Amino acid sequence: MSKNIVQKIIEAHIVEGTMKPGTTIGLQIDQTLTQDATGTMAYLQFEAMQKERVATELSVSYVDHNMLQDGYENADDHHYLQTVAKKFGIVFSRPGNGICHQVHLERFGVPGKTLLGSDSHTPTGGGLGMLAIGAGGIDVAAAMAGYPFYCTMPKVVKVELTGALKPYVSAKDVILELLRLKTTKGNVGKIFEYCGTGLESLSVPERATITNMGAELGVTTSVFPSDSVTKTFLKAQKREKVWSVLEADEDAEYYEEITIDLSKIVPSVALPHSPDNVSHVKDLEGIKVDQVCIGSCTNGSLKDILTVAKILKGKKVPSHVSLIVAAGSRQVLEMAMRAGAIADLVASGARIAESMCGFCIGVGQSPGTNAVSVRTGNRNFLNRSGTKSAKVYLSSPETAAACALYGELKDPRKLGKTSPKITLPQTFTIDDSMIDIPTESDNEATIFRGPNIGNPPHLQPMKNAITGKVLLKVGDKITTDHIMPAGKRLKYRSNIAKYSEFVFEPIDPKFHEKAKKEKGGIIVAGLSYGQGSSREHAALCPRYLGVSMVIAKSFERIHRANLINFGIVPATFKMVRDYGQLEEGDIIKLNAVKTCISAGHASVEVNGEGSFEVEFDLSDREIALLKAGGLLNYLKEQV
Ligand code: MIC
Ligand code: SF4
Repeated sequence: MSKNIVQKIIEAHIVEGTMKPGTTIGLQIDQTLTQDATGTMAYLQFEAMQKERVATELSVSYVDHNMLQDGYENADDHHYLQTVAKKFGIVFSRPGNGICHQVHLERFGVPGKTLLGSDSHTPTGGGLGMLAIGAGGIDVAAAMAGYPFYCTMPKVVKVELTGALKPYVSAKDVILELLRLKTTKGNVGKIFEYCGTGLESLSVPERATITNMGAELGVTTSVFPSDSVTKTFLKAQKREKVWSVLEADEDAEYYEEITIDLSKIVPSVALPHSPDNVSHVKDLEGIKVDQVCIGSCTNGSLKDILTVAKILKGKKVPSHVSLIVAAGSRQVLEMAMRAGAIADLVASGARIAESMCGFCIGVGQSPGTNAVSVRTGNRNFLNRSGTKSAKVYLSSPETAAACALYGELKDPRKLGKTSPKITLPQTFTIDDSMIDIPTESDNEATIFRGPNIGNPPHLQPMKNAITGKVLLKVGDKITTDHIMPAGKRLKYRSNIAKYSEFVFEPIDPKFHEKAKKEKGGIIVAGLSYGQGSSREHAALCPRYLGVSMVIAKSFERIHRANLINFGIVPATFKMVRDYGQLEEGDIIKLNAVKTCISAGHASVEVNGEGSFEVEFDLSDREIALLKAGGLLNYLKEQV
């Protein structure tokens, strides 16, 4: 039978279930990645699984998020990560080596392999032909311990790219167009698989820009074939020997098909405060810009930085614009420096930041009050930049450079008829000296634990009934940035008691006090609850505060899995109109929860009078996890 790329990779990795879309499958994971903000909890959970060494072919621990180090917490956490990596056979990429997704693409990704990462932008690896999926830290810990990763057999959407991009239009505009068409909701359970004649002109980092921001669509992942372009990229990284061809069979079948003519794509931006709020730049020209930030795991490649440098060379940014440039990796930074591009950027007035997430996650470079900030990142959620009143627009590097030069939103095609010509070197600078490779004898290493490191909280198994107040009612598209803010709160990721004080801080700063007073309760939400980041803290911290159930119109994949992993029941309204009847303070009661979650539906009592119907779409494994009080308890029971 003819197969598409996704089916080929899944067939080679499936260890449980069958490849029937919509059913649960268990996949063997070849590689894992973690970053520091999710990594500390992931490794603490891995330790609790009591394994001597990781069971994967390769596990890499990156440090790229918590880089500000204002206080001892981050440095201590990095030290914990370095020593825990040594002990358990994990490769450690030191702070300064770059953003996990960019470095993984350059130095470790292998076409046809499975990669599970505790970061929602792990699908960046799809640019290289990997099946690369984002998950909560505990799922990554379980994969490191050798357990399969469970997900729903996806529906594969074929995205055929034809034609070629016009001058000053780039890969970022392609994914922005897809976000305009498909939005950030309603794509759960799908994988976007790219093909077509348009692929030839897209390099691996450009493909990776598209798969990276596919995360914003809410798809499980996105994947490109592994072809001659992939081979060229791996050759430049001196890793040609890991290359193999991977393409769909001619008559492969798909759930849905989309065709995009690249020659029709135009420079676009995502307006505040959602990546799917997309318009063409030419229709927004004239809006004054205060800040421009270039970099992140979406657009921090060498081509991105060289393009911006070429546009800005010999010119100056106006005095009201603060321009920040951060290369995606140390390799990119070093090569851009040696090519003179960083000097050109500095001369134009740019502020050069470290190779890290930085501005993208509100760690530094927060814009001023009401400021307009144009960024090449992937998320512009309210308050993510660290400034609630700021208006963040997401764009390509070309558009960002034009905005920096003009000091206002500007279509980059105004810069000229032909794009700056960038010739990438055939061989990249390879220096892995900031990557620690563990040896067999390292398993004697002592793990360092600073005072910021707390153990994962012990969770109780499920009770017979769920009773509690509706602590908060929220609308559609609530992101995990709303639930568990990052930025200046990021340094508490290893300290659940402290971090829990900030649950729902951007929406309801009193939530923590309310939850403590009521000894827990219930959250009511609209469509697409839990968009964005994979941070499992958005489930773990509410659970720590006693939240036992979230009733929503719909959930996003990673967050739903995280809720279950920490024993919070995800329920959906049978009749959407019932959402309107519920109010904060209502008292909810669900009897015989264990029977109800197995039956798949229940009647929920409100204020001892009325009731409404909810549904639970749970696999047998998910039911068992919930009953056990989460994944860690469940794995202990199995032992
Ligand atoms: C993000 O881009 O939102 C993050 C920060 O990288 C998160 C991970 C985290 O919250 O630590 C993600 O994408 O999963
Ligand atoms: Fe880092 Fe931003 Fe990428 Fe998340 S999206 S990994 S914060 S650069």
